[in-house]
Amino acid sequence: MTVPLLSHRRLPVSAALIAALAGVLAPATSASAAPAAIRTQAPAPDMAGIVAALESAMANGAPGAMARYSGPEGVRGRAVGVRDRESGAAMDTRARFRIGSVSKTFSSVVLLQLVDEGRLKLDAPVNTYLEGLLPDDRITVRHLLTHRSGLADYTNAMFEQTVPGFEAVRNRVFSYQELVDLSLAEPRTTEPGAAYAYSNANFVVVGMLIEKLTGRPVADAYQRRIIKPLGLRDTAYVHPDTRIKGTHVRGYLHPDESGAPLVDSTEQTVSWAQSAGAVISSPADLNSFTGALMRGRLLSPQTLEAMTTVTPTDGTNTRFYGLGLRRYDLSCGTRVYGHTGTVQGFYTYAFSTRDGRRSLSALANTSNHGAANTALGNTLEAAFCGKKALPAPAARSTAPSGTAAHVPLPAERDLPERH
Ligand code: HEL
Repeated sequence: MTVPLLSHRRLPVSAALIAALAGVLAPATSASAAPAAIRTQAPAPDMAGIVAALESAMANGAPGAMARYSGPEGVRGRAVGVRDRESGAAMDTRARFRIGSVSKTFSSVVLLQLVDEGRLKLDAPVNTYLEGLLPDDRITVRHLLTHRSGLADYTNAMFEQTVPGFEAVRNRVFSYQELVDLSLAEPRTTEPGAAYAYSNANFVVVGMLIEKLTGRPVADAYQRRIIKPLGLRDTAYVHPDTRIKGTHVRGYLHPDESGAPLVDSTEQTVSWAQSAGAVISSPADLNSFTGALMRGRLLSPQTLEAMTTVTPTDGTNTRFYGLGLRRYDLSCGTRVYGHTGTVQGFYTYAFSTRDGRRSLSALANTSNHGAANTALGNTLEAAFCGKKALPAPAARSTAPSGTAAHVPLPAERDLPERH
């Protein structure tokens, strides 16, 4: 080992329904299982398709968007619109931005390295390491990493009103314990292990485990175990400092009120998320990270296998979750692994193929506007599935010219939007 259509996370009442739809009791599928349609040769990325997806994100309310593809064909970046509405600076594929929950994959890697080092067991109760923290000894480390602990997501209430919720925490510094207390003040959403129910609280506890086991702040662990070994020059865990250093993208949050002006949300502590979402990175670094992870540079074969062993997150049979890692099954049969992120003003995708040879990261500098996120998600199809065949003649008469036959799924769902 080298040491260094719908998540429904916001609707706990529907967790049982979703679990049933998703066939939660079905065995987890392993990354090594044969895909339904095995491609012998990877298609070249459809860069025009990527640009179309970025432009569609802009047409759906993002001031700018960008994507970077890295693969055997080389590295290709595309950017549209602006990274700063005030200065008019163009979107730039070298710029840094907030990656939101893609941070969960960083946290998961650190924790799994500790498993590799024999310092932690995936199926041990969390309370073994953090005595008395959780009110149920049955909640295991694996339950945290798979979003199956039942710990409520305190951010649902926190951001029920988007802009007031954000402004109330923008400069606030929480302790991990305060965030756990917010979660525990709410009823738990599922029995431990019973169902997938996405919650930021899980990865707050992951951060606590990292700090307890290493005796150091999580920032040190990311730095020593991931950022330095991979030479990620634009990546940092930034908390509680509110700024993004260097050339960066400014983020613009959509208020709930339709037509209200965008709120510049660039500067914030992200203390409400910390190890669940406070990493800053760049497209090049994200591709290096997901690619290296999939190529086995960060974890032993055993823990990487555990990380990529997934269960469905919805009833589409195309979206899955492993250990701090999503798997999306694309229309061409290609499976990609990585994570999505939503933090005020920034939508992110960071995914790689299982062999780590092809990676794609994409960013739109807005949020609370799901249509922009869905549009951005189409970069994945274009990058990994290549050019789409034209629709069959019968379909062609009704579809606009050039429309792909594949109907994309909506982006991971955030809190309900009111506009
Ligand atoms: S939400 C998700 C995404 N994850 C989760 C996490 C992350 N981000 C958050 O929990 C942010 C919540 C507030 C975001 C805010 C906005 O759009 O900026 N929305 C509101 O305030 C709505 N009222 C599951 C989508 C993920 O893809 O994993 O990142």
